[in-house]
Amino acid sequence: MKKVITYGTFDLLHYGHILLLQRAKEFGDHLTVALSTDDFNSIKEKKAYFSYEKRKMMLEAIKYVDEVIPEQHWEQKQIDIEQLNIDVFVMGDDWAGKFDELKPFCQVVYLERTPDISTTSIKTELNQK
Ligand code: C2G
Repeated sequence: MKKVITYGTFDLLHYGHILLLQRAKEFGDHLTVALSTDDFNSIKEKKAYFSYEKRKMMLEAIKYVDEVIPEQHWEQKQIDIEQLNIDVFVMGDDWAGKFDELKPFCQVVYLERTPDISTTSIKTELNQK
């Protein structure tokens, strides 16, 4: 079984997230999402609208997602990759190059971000209505 992993907050789930998950899954047979906890979001200086539990439930409802685990700190990726026997690490290309230190442990793939959609833009546009 070829295992893929990706990391993120996935707040206000939108089609950019779904397209990332769909493409990530194409690299293997099993996709794990390491979902940023509310505490880790604070470290990332992000405030999610939905709690970890609600974001986790929504991700688990997506057919491309096989498993959701907590992302609690920046340094857990190598441990996750080794402990979960991950073959492919996938992120959107806003992170291009940022996780190349993982290359000795697995394939590292940066996928093009879906243009013109972001959680921030959704919040901004809703505030203007
Ligand atoms: N994404 C995308 N297209 C968009 C928006 C997001 O492809 N229009 C991708 C991002 O590149 C990322 C994933 O969807 O790979 C999740 O996005 P975020 O929740 O914003 O993730 P982020 O806060 O960048 O967390 O340790 C890594 C961090 O946890 C990444």
